[in-house]
Amino acid sequence: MSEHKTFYITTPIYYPSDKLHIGHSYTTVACDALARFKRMQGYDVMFLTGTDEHGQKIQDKAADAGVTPKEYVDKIVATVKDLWKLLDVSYDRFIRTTDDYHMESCQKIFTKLYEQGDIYKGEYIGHYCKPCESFWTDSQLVDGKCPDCGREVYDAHEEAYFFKTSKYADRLLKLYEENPQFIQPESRKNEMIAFIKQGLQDTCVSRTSVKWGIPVPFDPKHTMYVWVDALSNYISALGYGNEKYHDYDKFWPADLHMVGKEILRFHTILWPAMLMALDLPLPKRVFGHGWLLMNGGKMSKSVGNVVDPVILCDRYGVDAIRYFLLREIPFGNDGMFTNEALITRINSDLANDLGNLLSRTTAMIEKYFNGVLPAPEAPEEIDSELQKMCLQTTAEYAAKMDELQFSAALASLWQYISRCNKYIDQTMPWALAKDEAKKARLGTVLYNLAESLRIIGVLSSPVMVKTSVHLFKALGTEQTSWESIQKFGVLKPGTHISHTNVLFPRIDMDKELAALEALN
Ligand code: ME8
Repeated sequence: MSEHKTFYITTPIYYPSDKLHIGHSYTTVACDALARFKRMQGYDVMFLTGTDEHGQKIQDKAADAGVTPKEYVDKIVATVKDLWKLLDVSYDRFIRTTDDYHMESCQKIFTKLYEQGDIYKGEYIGHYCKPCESFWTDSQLVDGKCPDCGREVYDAHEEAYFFKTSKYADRLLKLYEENPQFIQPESRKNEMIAFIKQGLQDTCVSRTSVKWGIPVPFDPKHTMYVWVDALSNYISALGYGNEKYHDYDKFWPADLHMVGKEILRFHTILWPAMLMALDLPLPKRVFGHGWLLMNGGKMSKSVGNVVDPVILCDRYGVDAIRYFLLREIPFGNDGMFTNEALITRINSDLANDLGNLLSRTTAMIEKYFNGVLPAPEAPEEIDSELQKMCLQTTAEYAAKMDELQFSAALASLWQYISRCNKYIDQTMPWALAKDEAKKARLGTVLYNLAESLRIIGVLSSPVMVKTSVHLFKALGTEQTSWESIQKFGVLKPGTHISHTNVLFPRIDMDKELAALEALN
């Protein structure tokens, strides 16, 4: 792997209209796991996240709260940063669309597009959905309501600037055809193609009624449409159109924009069309993941059925939450969030499978070898099999992570953990320990288990940051790099191994569900 390989990954920038919930955490944790995985592989990673702070919705929220929009968002942004800290999110840069350098970039982009004729002045007649910050024509409404969220829209009729999205329809279709990985998952690509084929309209990109926005520099009674402002973050954060940063040449085009499926259209139609107009390279991949659902509906700030990630982390630990989010639902699909499923995963995968493996292995090394890791002798067939599966697991895990199949990557790792537990049952170290003549064999078995745990620690580290540190500490090792797990047998005999406390205590399902109920 070349040291100079870069990887640029972005989350959506979230609306700080309210505290973020477990749905936002889902996207951010997924990006974080991938960023950590690529860093571990030696990539020079830029992991960008941030907040999308303009628009009517925020203006209204601030007015309700009796504060200025900036005061309002400042407060929420602080809670967003706290949340990412709590969730071990290792972002490299945090952009706020109210940052001066970003606004400067947006104004330059808008002006350039206007001067070259890709933005023109016209009149907007249609409907606007505030929660989605989206404009709709008559024919796009479903039963007179917003086709995305089903809520009321209001009539809008005003002078406005338009971006010539329609001009790029053919180039967009060609882009999807020539770059099959551009929109993922595959099924979503067909939705985008259908959307374009039904006739792409130009996009209204300015408002005179919305005051809380970036002014159009050559016509300041207009503010820019929030989506033009927001999408530009992906390049302004690298220094395009401003002097704050100088990373554009190094990191653009993005390797991956990760977004929820409801905003895939902005990222695969409007955004590439804007970039085409600016004559800039296009992102390599846009992945639209599914929704976390609760009681059948999308978890959402405005519906009020959110689950508070702070409470969940407090009760179960951040690693359990990160693991659950990425393991439970195949990335791309919608999935139900339930407390039962969370507790079941903690009990079976974390307390039982991983927790037991660590606790049994370290307890036996302490008991039979005074905590000093024995050296392995020549492997028997069962050992070679175990080692082979270990290396296969590493390869499969890496492939699945690159495909963003987090659940499959973790499933593969947990198959290996189960295999290790079975290896204990098959080799029966407690029986070997009774026979002094089998001491060497006992040492080999325990060595293989400790080395397996080291590799499990490395593979789990992008998802379960704290747990992996705990594992490495118990194993007394600093061999935690990606290179170090490309072969089996790196852990040094003689290393001091410490028996470790329970990683994940078992949870009594009934009691816990009752306690959660009481919290509500
Ligand atoms: O759309 N399940 O911001 P936003 C899964 N500012 N993911 C969810 C989710 C759920 N129930 N709820 C939210 C915006 N998300 C714009 C983005 S980007 C240039 C501008 C995640 O605060 C998911 O990633 O409404 C979704 O796309 C994002 O939060 C929307 O966050």
